[in-house]
Amino acid sequence: MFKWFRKKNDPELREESEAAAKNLSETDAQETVADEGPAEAVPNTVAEAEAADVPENAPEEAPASDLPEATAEENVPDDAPESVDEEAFPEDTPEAVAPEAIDDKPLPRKGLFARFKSGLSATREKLAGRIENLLSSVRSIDDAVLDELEELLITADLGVKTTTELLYKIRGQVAANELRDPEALKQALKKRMGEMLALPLPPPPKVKPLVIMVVGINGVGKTTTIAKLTKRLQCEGRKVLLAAGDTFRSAAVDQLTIWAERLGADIVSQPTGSKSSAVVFDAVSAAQTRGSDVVIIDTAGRLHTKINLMDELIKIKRVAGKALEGAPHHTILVLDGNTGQNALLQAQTFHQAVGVDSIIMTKLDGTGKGGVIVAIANELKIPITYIGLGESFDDLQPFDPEAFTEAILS
Ligand SMILES: Nc1nc2c(ncn2[C@@H]2O[C@H](COP(=O)(O)OP(=O)(O)OP(=O)(O)O)[C@@H](O)[C@H]2O)c(=O)[nH]1
Ligand SMILES: [Mg+2]
Repeated sequence: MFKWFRKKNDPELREESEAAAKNLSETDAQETVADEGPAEAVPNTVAEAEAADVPENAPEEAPASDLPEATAEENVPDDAPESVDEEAFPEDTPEAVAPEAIDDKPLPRKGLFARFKSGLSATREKLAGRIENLLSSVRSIDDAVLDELEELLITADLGVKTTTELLYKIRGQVAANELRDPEALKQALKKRMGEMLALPLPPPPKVKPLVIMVVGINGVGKTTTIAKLTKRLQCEGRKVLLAAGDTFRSAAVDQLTIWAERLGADIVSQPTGSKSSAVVFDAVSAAQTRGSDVVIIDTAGRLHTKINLMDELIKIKRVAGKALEGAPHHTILVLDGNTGQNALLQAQTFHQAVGVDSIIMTKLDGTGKGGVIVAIANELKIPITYIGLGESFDDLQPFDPEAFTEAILS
């Protein structure tokens, strides 16, 4: 899983990705449970915290100025937003399914490029297919062709800003007579897009336990992505503890508990309706006593209002930092690939509230809207570390800018 922390374009990276995919292919969740035994019992600290209702140094009562200096709050760029763009937070996202419904049988093994190509076929159709149609009828590139290309890219979810920036240099090259034929234009587009996507990756984590918080609106795939990441981490020999921080949606705790049992991972939870910050405090504390390598915090995707949701996430961050200085060390935003340009608005809102370190974009297998990844990378400069290309464990693939560009433009 920590491949994203490696320097980009590392030749070993692709080989490791293949090896990890093989590992995932060769074991399924049930086998892991059998091999590793049942999850450990929930620690006493949960009961203690329940009795106390909130942890000692209850964050609600502590003024911000009393917080330890190195709490994760330092990473929060701004206060919670006072208003949230409702458009970016559709209500009709799909209901979560029971873990049993997930098909964890792997796809046949293919190379990384082939895997990206098959998973991103709908986006390729929308981009490469339409670009091909446009360019097949022209012999040389002029302003009219570039204008049509611009419109095409904007409507393929790259948006106005990114499309304008993407074509800026290319327009100059055309004006200087450096780009004359359609093939040269396609190559220049690929190169420019690749440059936009190749963002520096977060530095390697050197803490134990590494605390990762996973955020995103309801139904985007947070919990199933957490299960997939857990599986990856376990394949790398890491001990994972899951924190059931979504205490709002009924069945959310059960969903994560079933995953934990199937994966043989530890879990700390409290009943629906409990304080999620108390769960997170207990989980981070328990991980330290149990020697866990990684804590992954699942969070709610919906509360009474969007403002409440952001406030809750800020509180969870603060409490995690009280349980372990500097935690959470990494915040992952999960976005649904079907959302198109709204994903950009969601990312801005979450980033403003809690600070997002990396993005995982799910469900790209069923949508032609994958072009939004380019807009997110270009406009927010937040790296995309994984993409979801299906519901199997090994369909969560480390993001590779080159394979992505090839897949959607060739
Ligand atoms: N096709 C496809 N489906 C996915 C992918 N990732 C997640 N899903 C599905 O998306 C649905 C919602 O997933 P959840 O993990 O429950 O979403 P969530 O964000 O935790 O939802 P809430 O807990 O309600 O906030 C499930 O049916 C998943 O199987 C993906 O990459 N491709
Ligand atoms: Mg969930």
